[in-house]
Amino acid sequence: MVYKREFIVKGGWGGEGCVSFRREKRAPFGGPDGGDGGGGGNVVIKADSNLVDLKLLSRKKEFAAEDGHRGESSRKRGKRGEDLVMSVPVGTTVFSGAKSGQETLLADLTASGEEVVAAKGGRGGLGNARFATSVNQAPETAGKGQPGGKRYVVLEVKLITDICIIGAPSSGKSTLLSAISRARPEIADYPFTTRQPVLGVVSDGRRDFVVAEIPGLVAGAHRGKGLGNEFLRHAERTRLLIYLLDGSSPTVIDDLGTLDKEIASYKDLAHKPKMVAVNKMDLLAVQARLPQIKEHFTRLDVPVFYISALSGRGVLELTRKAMETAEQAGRDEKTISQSQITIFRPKPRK
Ligand SMILES: Nc1nc2c(ncn2[C@@H]2O[C@H](COP(=O)(O)OP(=O)(O)OP(=O)(O)O)[C@@H](O)[C@H]2O)c(=O)[nH]1
Ligand SMILES: [Mg+2]
Repeated sequence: MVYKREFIVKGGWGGEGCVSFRREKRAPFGGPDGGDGGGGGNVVIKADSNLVDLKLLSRKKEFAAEDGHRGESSRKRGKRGEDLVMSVPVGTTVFSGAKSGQETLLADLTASGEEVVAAKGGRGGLGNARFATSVNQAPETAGKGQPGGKRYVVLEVKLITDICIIGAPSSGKSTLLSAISRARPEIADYPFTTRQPVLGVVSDGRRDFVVAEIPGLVAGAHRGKGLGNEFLRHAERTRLLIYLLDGSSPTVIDDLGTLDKEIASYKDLAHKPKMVAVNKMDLLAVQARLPQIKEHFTRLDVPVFYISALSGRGVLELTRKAMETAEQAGRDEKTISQSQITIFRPKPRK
């Protein structure tokens, strides 16, 4: 799981211009006809919704696009160098900067297919055909290609999701995600089966919502227990948190407190909209304890659902409410961000 990478990107060199003269049977001393060199390729960073981390990018320290090709005779321009396209997850921020940490934001790739040119290819040199003048009708000179741009970039991934399912190991997060989306994470009865976030998509018929399963959180995750809490970075840009509790846990009521403590200790997650789902209601032992569980949970001021991710009971209601809440949270975000925009209009000159 690689969520941060730093490296150098380099645009390709422009190709050299060509020195050439027309030599034909009927025109033995034809004019200069050397074509321009092709431009160097760009290094492009592009968001791909199928990815969740940066491990596809190899461990290289430097990524360079292809150089442009030399110009050719008959004024033929050299082939442009191929772009080097680096695929990254949606939610990758691209910083440009010195190694010292003085970084400036180049792009925040928030939608699949969005891209940014991180390093431009150099221009190709001019062929000698371009240097012909009335005084010098047979120039022997051609331009050299320019070097491509070079930049130090830092990539950081914070996935963009609508809904994050958070819970203790084995609470049923993968089972729930499989029940509501086409995602097929591994499901098993040992803890930490899921070791990196998994994304799925649910739809209410009008729009799609991206749902993420975040690897299991245990008490002390913020101090590095279990898999730690670094995955919560992916909950920073979600609109709704679903706390999934294992109804068969003897400490189900305390489990909620444990989760909430971990969430509260991580940056701004405390203020996110939340929902609670008590899972595994198909088990008789859980049903027997339901009145006791309910008695406690009805006092909470967040919506609580009693579900079985396995049998599907209550899952539809939970999903519906989650999509509704995420959509509302999205609308609220927009009104906040719009109201913060100040528009400066230049005053007309007198
Ligand atoms: N009876 C019952 N078992 C369930 C239910 N949901 C999940 N399980 C079981 O609980 C175990 C753990 O399920 P997972 O979906 O892998 O749980 P998880 O929260 O993704 O676990 P990690 O990825 O390890 O954190 C599996 O054996 C599931 O079959 C449910 O609603 N009822
Ligand atoms: Mg899982």
